[in-house]
Amino acid sequence: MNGVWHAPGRVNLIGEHTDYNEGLVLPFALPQGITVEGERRDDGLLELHSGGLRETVELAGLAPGRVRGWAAYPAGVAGALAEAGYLVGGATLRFTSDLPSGSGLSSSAALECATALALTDLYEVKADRRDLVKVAQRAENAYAGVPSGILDQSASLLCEADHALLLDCRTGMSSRIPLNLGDHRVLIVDTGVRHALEDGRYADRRAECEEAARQLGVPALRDVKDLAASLSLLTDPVLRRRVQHVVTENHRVEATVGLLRAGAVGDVGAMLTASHLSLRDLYQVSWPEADVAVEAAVKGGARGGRMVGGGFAGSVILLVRRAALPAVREAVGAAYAARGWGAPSYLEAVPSRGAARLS
Ligand code: GAF
Repeated sequence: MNGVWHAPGRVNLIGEHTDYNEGLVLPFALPQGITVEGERRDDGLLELHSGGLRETVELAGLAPGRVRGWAAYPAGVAGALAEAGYLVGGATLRFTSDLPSGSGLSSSAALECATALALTDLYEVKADRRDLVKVAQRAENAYAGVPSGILDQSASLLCEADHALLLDCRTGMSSRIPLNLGDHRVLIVDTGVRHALEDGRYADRRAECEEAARQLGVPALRDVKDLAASLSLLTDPVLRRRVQHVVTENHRVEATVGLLRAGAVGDVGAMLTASHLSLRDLYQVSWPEADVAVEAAVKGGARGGRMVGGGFAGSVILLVRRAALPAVREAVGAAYAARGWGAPSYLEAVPSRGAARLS
């Protein structure tokens, strides 16, 4: 038994650092992602190949901490599938990617989701996609050691072409929001800056949010209803900033959905920029190359823009009228050149389908 599967990367249109606060997110899947060619094997081994690297992992006794590096992601999926009671066996998996790794477009979630689909299909295990989201998240949290939420895995497994996915990260309920961009385009600017979510700053943000929720006496920051009253209860200015971001970001997701439903796609630009400023000033996860890209792009005619993903590195998305694309790229390029930075790379973000079997 063999086959080929593909799981996409994502951009999150809006709703950043809300998933682990049990809030709202609005991602869409990209055409780019991870493709895996897989075949069953009966010796209880996972043989993993990627870009000239090869790792062999024994499925028996697989547990968090046993596998390190890139192989922890696919091996973690096999481990998490077993923990969840899905009986899969050995396989040879060959991964290829057309997603720039570390660019904030979620290549690690795509790697997990491609593995989850391949292993369950190879062993004819019926699994609900929402359960596979949790399996993939468990692989990332426990086996790869990254305390991420469910945004990226949900986007990779649940999105549909031409739609964004409105996901309530508390209930797991989702709905597909048509993304009719009209004469607008979503342009990804890869700032070229790289870092790993394991470096601790992402985990720090999570811990700050949990501490704020504890001090406010709510289960999660999702439950903050009266922002002004809640801010007055917190004495730590850092926690106040984090709460302000999370609460207003959830409102921006709802407002963005309203604008999309009303066909006012251009006005979503202002939401993106407001989200970026909040991530920069309140959540403090932006980085200079992202700030310069957003500012230069908006001055150069973009409708708005924001950093995407966990922060500190990776990509920015810009909402731009098609006719303004050359001017916006020129403005960003000139701002980078003026600071002596190398030119960023660009990719159009086309809302695409979620993970699927290709053959
Ligand atoms: C990263 C994480 F993996 C997501 O779960 C999410 O928290 C995101 O950062 C920030 O919105 O991509």
